[in-house]
Amino acid sequence: MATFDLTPIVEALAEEGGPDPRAAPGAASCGVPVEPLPPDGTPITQWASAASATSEYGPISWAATQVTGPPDTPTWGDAGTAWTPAVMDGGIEWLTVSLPRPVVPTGIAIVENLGAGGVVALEGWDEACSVWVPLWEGTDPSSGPPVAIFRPPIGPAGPAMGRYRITIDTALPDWQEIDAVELVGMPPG
Ligand SMILES: [Ca+2]
Repeated sequence: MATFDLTPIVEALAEEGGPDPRAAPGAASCGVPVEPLPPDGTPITQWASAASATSEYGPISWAATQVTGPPDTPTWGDAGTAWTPAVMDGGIEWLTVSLPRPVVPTGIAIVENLGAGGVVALEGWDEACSVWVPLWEGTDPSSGPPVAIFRPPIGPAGPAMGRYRITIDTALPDWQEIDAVELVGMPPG
């Protein structure tokens, strides 16, 4: 087990309460963002438990699975404990993460440890409709060192979803590496 001091990362994540999960009710619709139903309960926070990507620099170190669990990359810079694409400037890459428990997402924290700023879109998988639902699209302003934690605002995001796809533009300078992904959301029903 690593013995790195991850206190700054953990504290930075704890400060994030996420957007107000309460929102007006709305009708469900396939592939179109909708307002989630008013939550009845407490938001839960989960680290990604599984991950895959369009490419990865290595089969173990730098693989997509390095995104799962809490942050474990102790310092800014290249690290095999983070996902890294196979090619430095390969264009658009997708990183897909799964949660132990589906939620109506209200917040996400993407922990970047090198080449921060490459995230350009976020989608959630609507299992019932078998479509990716757009949750956010824009510019990632995060930068480091010492650590970059990008929290794109998630818009209307019903229903509960257990898979999320992060689109990364690797054309930015340096390698785009992601250490961990945390989801905040309301459990269904
Ligand atoms: Ca990691």
